[in-house]
Amino acid sequence: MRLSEEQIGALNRQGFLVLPDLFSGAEVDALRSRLPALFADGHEGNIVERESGEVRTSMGLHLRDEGFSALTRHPRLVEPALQILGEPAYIQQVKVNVKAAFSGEVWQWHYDFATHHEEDGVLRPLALNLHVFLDDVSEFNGPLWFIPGSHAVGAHGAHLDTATTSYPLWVVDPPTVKALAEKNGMVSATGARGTGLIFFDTLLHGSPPNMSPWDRAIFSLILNPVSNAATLCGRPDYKHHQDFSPVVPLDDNCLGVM
Ligand SMILES: O=C(O)CCC(=O)C(=O)O
Repeated sequence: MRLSEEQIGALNRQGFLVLPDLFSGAEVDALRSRLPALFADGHEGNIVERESGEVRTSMGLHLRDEGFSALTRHPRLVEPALQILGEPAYIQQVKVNVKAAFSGEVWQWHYDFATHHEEDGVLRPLALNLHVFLDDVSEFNGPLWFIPGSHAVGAHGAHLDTATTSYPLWVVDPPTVKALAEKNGMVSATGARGTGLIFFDTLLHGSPPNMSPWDRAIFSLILNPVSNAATLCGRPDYKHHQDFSPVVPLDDNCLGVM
């Protein structure tokens, strides 16, 4: 699958691109049905919310489950990523961010490169974050919020927040967010299950808590050029995989459902 010139232009302008109907309802159902067993398997890559103890994020999924292994190499994700990057890329991180009904907690304002650089020694902000919505994502159940065009600023100042949630994150301070949001506005990334999303490593984003009665699970795959691989290995493998071999896309029917 290839992106059009128009889609590439929008991605470059906004820092993100929404791809409605990227996966079918049947494909999403098949993937989603795998989650309860994964969340209950006691793997250290399951990180729970501070307050409720519900799974917040479940990591390293391509090494734990054959359905998510196939999704991680799916041509509808990998081919556009390789088109954008123009060079071979490795699987840096694979997870489902859960944000359970009533209890899913905030993701603070941040951009991914701050963590990739500070924790993993990644030198350039080239990694792409590729999402697939495993639930309908609405204004109510904790969608991602983006500041369009904020990727163009490059690296913002960031500091490590280990207090706000159970997941340590390099976050951006409120004055920086305010200045950028006043200039560029804000967008929430909503869509039906099966929607895809691509965004850049320096795009400022976060997401509010989920007070709604609806779960909001989103699959996230981060691909990083092999030429830009991590130079540090202080974090567990499920947070930044150390296998830097190039990802090869599978067939379009690799999930085994249409
Ligand atoms: O899932 C979310 O709401 C946000 C997750 C996020 O920002 C991230 O994984 O970097």
